[in-house]
Amino acid sequence: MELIKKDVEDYLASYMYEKHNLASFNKEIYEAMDYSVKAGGKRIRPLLMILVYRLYKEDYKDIIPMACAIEMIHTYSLIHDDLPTMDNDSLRRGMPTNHIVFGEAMALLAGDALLNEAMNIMFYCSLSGGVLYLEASSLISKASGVEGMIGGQVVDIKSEGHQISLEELYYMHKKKTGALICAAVMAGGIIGKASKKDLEILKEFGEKLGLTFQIKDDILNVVGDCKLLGKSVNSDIENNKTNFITVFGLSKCINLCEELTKECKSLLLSLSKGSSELIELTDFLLKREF
Ligand code: GRG
Repeated sequence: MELIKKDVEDYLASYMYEKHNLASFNKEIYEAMDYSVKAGGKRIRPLLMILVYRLYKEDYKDIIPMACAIEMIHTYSLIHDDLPTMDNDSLRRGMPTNHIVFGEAMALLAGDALLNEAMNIMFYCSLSGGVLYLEASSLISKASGVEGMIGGQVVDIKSEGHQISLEELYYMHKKKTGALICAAVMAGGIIGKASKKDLEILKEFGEKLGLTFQIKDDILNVVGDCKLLGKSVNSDIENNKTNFITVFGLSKCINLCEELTKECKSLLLSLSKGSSELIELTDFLLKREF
């Protein structure tokens, strides 16, 4: 998995390097984009896409650009999420947030530009790779949009300062975090030509994994170590936001995460192909401290 992560990071670095080299008066935007892309992070979404693809195809080099496109979309969402007008955070991935370094206007543009570059990559892959890439791109685009990540963020913003219903909480988690994670899983399966039955299982796996991921994020927001996480903690309490901990309490959330992880692993075992790496990644997401 470390090798896959390195391949992803190399592609991202060389993509930004080439663009920066060709740029003229717009060089600064590439510096701002590169700053957040290079800042690290777990690279969960590209890893998931590639590991699922590898269930069906041996050589994963072909989908590295698609995997990087989803990481660019994720990074854009983090840059925007940290802006003063949203969560107003000054620490991300253990470094000062994009707007602290480049200013608010440039951070806003860097986020927009990362989304745009991700779309360029997906268009390019669809033109050269064909209909399966197009199908995966459309899924990723939808998952990032109003019916996905942005829709979830809308509920998140509106929830500040008051309690929301359990139904709204599930919607928020499913869309804000789950949609892109599920799209990464599904894209790997679609491009890898998984069977219809496997795609159904992968969808359920992606949705459950996305929910587990966000509940774990809520847990870490309360009990996590700021230094390990590389971002601020207790922000949900400070902003008076409803999350899984405020509704169910810490110990029930820990149990819920363990239960969901078991369900994720048994879904993986019911696929036509087995992957010890996907099981390992699922376990890592449960035990993670960052
Ligand atoms: C369109 C103006 C505008 C803003 C959009 C959509 C959006 C802003 C923000 C929502 C995305 C968001 C921040 C969701 C939270 C998901 C989450 C748990 C992020 C942390 O993901 P990790 O742990 O981060 O994978 P690393 O740093 O490891 O990549």
